[in-house]
Formats: sequence, structure tokens, C-alpha cells
Amino acid sequence: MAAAGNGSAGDTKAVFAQIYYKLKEELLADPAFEFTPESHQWIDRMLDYTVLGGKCNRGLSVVDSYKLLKGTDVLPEDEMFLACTLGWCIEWLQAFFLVLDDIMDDSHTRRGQPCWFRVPQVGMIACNDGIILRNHISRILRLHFRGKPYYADLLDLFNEVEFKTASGQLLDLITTHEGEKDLTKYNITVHRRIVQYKTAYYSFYLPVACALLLSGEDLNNFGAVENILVEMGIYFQVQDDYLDCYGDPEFIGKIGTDIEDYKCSWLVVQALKRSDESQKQILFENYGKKDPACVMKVKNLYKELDLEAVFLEYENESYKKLIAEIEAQPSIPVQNVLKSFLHKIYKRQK
Ligand code: DMA
Ligand code: MG
Ligand code: MG
Ligand code: MG
Repeated sequence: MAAAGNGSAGDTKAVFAQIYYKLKEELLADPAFEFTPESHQWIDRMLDYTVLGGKCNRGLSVVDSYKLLKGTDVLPEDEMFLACTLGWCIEWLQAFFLVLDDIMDDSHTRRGQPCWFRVPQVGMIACNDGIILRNHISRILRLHFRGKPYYADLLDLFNEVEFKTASGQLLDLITTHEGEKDLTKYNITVHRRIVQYKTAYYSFYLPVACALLLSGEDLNNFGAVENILVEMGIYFQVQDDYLDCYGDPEFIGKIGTDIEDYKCSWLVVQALKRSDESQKQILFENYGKKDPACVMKVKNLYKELDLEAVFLEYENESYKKLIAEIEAQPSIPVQNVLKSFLHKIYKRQK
């Protein structure tokens, strides 16, 4: 089998990017549906808008992890194709969750452009587009993996991870219930449960689990790896919460809404923990309000409490802890997979 030109990081990205167009083409020729010109064009545009434009960290990690597990820099073309395809399935899953997350979070921008549901003529059709995106994953897996011995495990993996993520989103959404706003219920345990489910499994465990299945491994033997990846995912979502307030919207491509949305963000949990009675009063009165003046009062309090320094300390500590856990792993290839993942996100600015 000819080796594809996929040895360097740049080559991997280029091959990965090309495969998107092949998968899209197949979905647009799906024999299970008779496309009209309008529906064909809708899906084409919707996919480009919602699936592309991100960093593709999750998708590329499938390829990187698979190479590290195999101990090779260059993959045969067929294996490269399968690894990239699984990577794209995760990017599709991400698109599905983000399209719906932006509606529920009442967000404005994503990846430097208006959220899909904010595009004129899209609106609530975005709900069905989300469902279509989810179904596309099953279509792609069916087309390319149905004959593989690990097909059932792959389907099961995507189902399990989707369920965990949706359950995390449920926790994220119901903790903010309008009418019963009670900041005293926000603490680090509540926060951890939300982010573990809504982010860690699909963003961190899923790419590595895909690479493991592709390598013929039994996921039951990788419980310790799963635990480390979940810890990494929690750290990643703390960064997301931090960037929601402190990131540059131009650079991160989205405008934060956590304060307005009354989210159980890592920042508000830290603020509550460090506030005296009068500072708590400021939070009780201003957190979760759309009024920019209220948002500013919350941000000023964060500044007063020096949450930037608290975050920096957390980031350094998390890194040290994760490295120690990774280095306690018996397998060197597995250590390499986990380290490469950690180095992709450590001190990220977007
Ligand atoms: C992210 O939560 C979780 C999922 C499953 C999309 P979030 O609302 O904090 O994400 P973002 O900041 O990207 O809107
Ligand atoms: Mg959101
Ligand atoms: Mg959300
Ligand atoms: Mg966020």
C-alpha cells in the first residue's frame, strides 16, 4: 500500500482537510434520500458553515493518536483515510452540539461569524440541521466502517459519548433555571460534574478511544487512560470558562455569554469562594443579568479578586498533576498520546 504524504503536521492537516470534501460529497449523494436542488444546496452550505472554521483539534487528534499508538509518522493511505474519517465524525459531533448549544446559550458569534441560527433564513431550522448533523455521523460510519470487526464498538462509543454530553448539557442548562436563581448552590463539585459530562468525554476521551478502536484495542483495558483524559477535559473547560470572560472575542471567535446566562462557570465558583459578604452581594445582584452595566460590575469584582492569578495558579497545578499521572502510565506510546494532547491545550489562548 502506498504511503500517503502525511508525515509532517502540515501534511496531516492538508490530507485531513481534503477528506472533508470527500465525505461531504458522499453525504450529498446519499442514496437514502432524493435531494432536490434546494435541499442539496442547503446541506452543502450548512456543512461548510457549521463543520468548518474550527481548530479541528479533536479531529486531528484521532490521526495523531493513531500514529503515536502505531509508532509511525506516516500511515498507509487507507489507514490515513479511516483515521481522518473518524476525526471528521468527531468534528460533525462537535458541530451538532455547537449549533444547538448556541441556540440554548443565546450566543451571537461562533468561529468568528454569526451563530448558524442567527443567519437570516436559518433561524429555528438550525434545530433540524443539528439533527441532520448527528445523523450524518451514522451515515459516514455506516458507509466506511460497516464491515469492520470494531463497527459495533464504534457505534456504541459514539452513542455513549453523545449521551454523556447531552446529559452534561442538561446539567449546565437546569442549574441556571430562571426564577430560582440561587448562587449559593454553585460550587466546584457542581461545576466539575457539569464540565466532566458536557465537555470532557467528547473532546478528550472520544478522539483517543477512536484511535484505540482503529488499532484493534479493547476499550475495556483503558480505564486509567479514560480517567486522565477526563481530567484533561475538565481542565480544558475551565480554560473555556476563563476565556469566556478574559479571551479576546476577535481571537477566540465568540463573544462570552456566561455572566449574562447565569452559568455555573469556574470563575463565578472561584469568586463566590473568595468573596466577603459585601462582594457576595454584588454577585447576587448582578450575576445573570443581560444589562451590560451589571456584567461590568461582575467583571470588576473578578478583577478585584484577582481571578486571573487564581486561574494561572490552577493552570500550573493542573499541568503538573496531569504530567505526573501520565508518566505513571506503563505504556510509552500511550504516554506520548496523552502528552501530545496536553501540549496542544496547555496555556491555549483560543
Ligand atoms: C460547551 O459548553 C459544551 C458543549 C457540549 C457545546 P459552552 O456553552 O461553554 O461552549 P461555548 O463556550 O463554546 O459556547
Ligand atoms: Mg455555549
Ligand atoms: Mg453551553
Ligand atoms: Mg463556554
